[in-house]
Amino acid sequence: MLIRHPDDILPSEITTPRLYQERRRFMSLAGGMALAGILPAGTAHASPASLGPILKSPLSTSEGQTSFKAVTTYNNYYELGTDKEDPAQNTHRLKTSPWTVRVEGLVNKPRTFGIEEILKLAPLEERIYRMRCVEGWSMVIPWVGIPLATLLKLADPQGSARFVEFVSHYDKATMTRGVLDWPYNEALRLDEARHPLTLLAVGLYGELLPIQNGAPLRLVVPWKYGFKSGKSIVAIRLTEKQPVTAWMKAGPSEYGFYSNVNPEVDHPRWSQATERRIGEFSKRKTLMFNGYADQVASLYSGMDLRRNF
Ligand SMILES: Nc1nc2c(c(=O)[nH]1)N[C@H]1C(S)=C(S)[C@@H](COP(=O)(O)O)O[C@H]1N2
Ligand SMILES: [Mo]
Repeated sequence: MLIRHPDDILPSEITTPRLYQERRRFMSLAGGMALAGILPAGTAHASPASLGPILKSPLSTSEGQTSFKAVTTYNNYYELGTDKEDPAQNTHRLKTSPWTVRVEGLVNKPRTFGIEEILKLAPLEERIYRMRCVEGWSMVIPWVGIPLATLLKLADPQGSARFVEFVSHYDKATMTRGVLDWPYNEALRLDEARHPLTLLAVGLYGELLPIQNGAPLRLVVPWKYGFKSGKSIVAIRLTEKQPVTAWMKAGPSEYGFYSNVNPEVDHPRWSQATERRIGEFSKRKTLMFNGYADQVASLYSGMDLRRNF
């Protein structure tokens, strides 16, 4: 994201939602048949573990969804490689089971959660969100997750807590070295973190998160550029001081703390006024706060969004 502009996904690569449904149906069928002893057991492993009942959220957009194929093969996950196609090909470099997340720092109830516990903290919701990468492309993704606010409430933040930092898993033996000061970390103001739109995602398209999308647990903050949504999170830390994030360290003039999607504030090396929705030919106008202004603009009232980019 530091250097490259997006390559576009060829229309021929796009799976239609219909085909996708068929594929899912086939896989759950194959899984069931293997359990019943009709197919050899190995076949069942092709079936991703399912997430059970998922509520539909009123916070979802009704815009057309980006294909499952594009969502899972055109990724930014630098620990698994810096080309868009790399993460999907390097999933063996990350083991997601067992997995724990520490909630720590300025909280009255610090706690380490197993990923299975997080799946049970609240009913899972589907949130279909627009996502806008700082490089100029966008997608519409049906995430599955729970509000981050639910987890924060359990930890009981102390009065002095003002920021929430998210630390991603890093293993230098198997993951990219250089590029950024690892581990990847991101952060939000506490009120942004508690906002109902802020999601802890555990799945997409009704299934467990693919590794390239940040398994087993990632943040999703739809009104900010994609890099604020850290993947494969191992620690959530409440702090008083504003954390310095990996991208701020790498390029302080290019990546600010807020990184709210803003068509009026250019990246120093390119305009942010338009975007390419993956799977579409013509460009779209980028919307203030990625189209979520009604819900989030009040978080920034009185702030100069050019200075606080
Ligand atoms: N740990 C980690 N999280 C990350 C990144 C990364 O390189 N490492 N890339 C970010 C960027 S720039 C974007 S646009 C989104 C992409 O998410 P997706 O591949 O699921 O669409 O993940 C974000 N989270
Ligand atoms: Mo991004």
